[in-house]
This record gives sequence, C-alpha cells and structure tokens, in this order.
Amino acid sequence: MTIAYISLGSNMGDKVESLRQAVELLHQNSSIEVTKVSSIYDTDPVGYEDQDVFMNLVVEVETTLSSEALLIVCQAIEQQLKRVRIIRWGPRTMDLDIILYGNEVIHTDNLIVPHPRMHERAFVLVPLAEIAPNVVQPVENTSITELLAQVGAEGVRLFSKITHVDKFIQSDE
Ligand code: A4P
Ligand code: MG
Repeated sequence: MTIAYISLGSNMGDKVESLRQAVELLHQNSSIEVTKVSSIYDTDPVGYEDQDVFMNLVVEVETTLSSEALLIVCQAIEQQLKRVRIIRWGPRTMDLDIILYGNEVIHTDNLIVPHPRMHERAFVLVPLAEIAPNVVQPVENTSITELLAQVGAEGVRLFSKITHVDKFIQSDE
C-alpha cells in the first residue's frame, strides 16, 4: 500500500463537476481509496497564459497499484472526461498529474515523480499544503509547507471549501 498525491486541474466546461467526476472515478477503482481531498481553488493559468482560469485540487490516495499502473488509471480518467467536449488545440477538460508516490523518486520514459514542476507551482502547493503540510518532497528534501513559503500563493484563490471525500463525491458540499 502506497500513499500518493494527485493534482487535478480543469479549465474548460463545468470545471467543478469535472473535478468531482474525476475524484469519483479514482475512488471507484477497486485498487484506489481516496483518503483526503483538498478544497477547490481557482487559479491563474501558468505557462500558456492566454486561457481561462483553472480550478485545481489535490487528492491523497492509498493504492496497491504500481506508479505505472496508477498513471494508466489517471490517463484513462482524462480520456473518459475529455470525451464530453473536444476542442482541437484547446484547453483541457481534465489533467491528472501524479505529484508524489510514497517517497519514491521515479524517472522513466513516461513518468517523472515527484512531478518535475510541483515545487514551483502555487496551484499544486496551496492545495497540497492543506492535506499534506508535513510531507517531505524527496528531491528537494523539503516539506510542502516550506516549499509553499518559498513560492507564495499568488494567483491561487480559495473557491470552495471541501472537508469530506464522500460528501464531495455525492455533491453535498
Ligand atoms: N508524465 C510524466 N510524469 C508524469 C506525472 N508525474 N504525472 C507524462 C502524470 N503524467 C506524467 O502529459 C504528458 C505526459 O507526461 C504524459 O504522457 C505522461 O506520460 P499530458 O497531461 O498529456 O500533457 P500536459 O498536460 O501538456 O503535460 P503536463 O506535464 O501535465 O503539463 P503541466 O506542466 O502539468 O501543465 N495552470 C494552472 N493554474 N493550473 C493547472 O492545472 N496545468 C498546466 C498543465 C499548465 N498550467 C496550469 C495548470
Ligand atoms: Mg498531465
């Protein structure tokens, strides 16, 4: 059993509903239990800036899947939710990135963990600090709280407070 953290982002369509569906699909997988979910944040786009604001959150999962198998599940969920609306070259309905997988450091052709840009991105660190403040990023060897203090929270705003995984999936909060 490994504890992993996954960052979810959406900037197209019904963003909050897409996030809810993605968390539900993760939780429905018999090898994955979603144990914590951060609040939802609306965040200024980083990188290619000429696009709509994102909604971002981070989940903690307990899983018996290998990191490679977890990536395949994440990509399948992206595909499932992207099917709803397809805009060529457009922004994404749903992006799932594996941020941390235990304290493993992984470099394969299709998977880099910890996510190579997580430690400089407020849209990952703000929600991650909410559910995993004392977890240590094994490459930087620095806690999430300390990384967030270095980066700051500019461009990241609390949109909706989430406290219970089950209530969020059932849309009661
Ligand atoms: N890949 C390698 N490592 C990982 C990992 N740890 N988790 C590979 C997931 N995937 C990983 O991903 C491209 C390839 O990355 C995959 O085939 C996988 O084998 P992708 O999602 O198809 O492409 P992408 O989204 O363009 O790449 P990536 O790396 O997810 O993009 P970024 O850098 O994460 O940027 N601004 C705000 N405010 N909020 C956001 O959520 N997201 C992005 C996406 C940009 N700006 C944003 C946000
Ligand atoms: Mg991605």
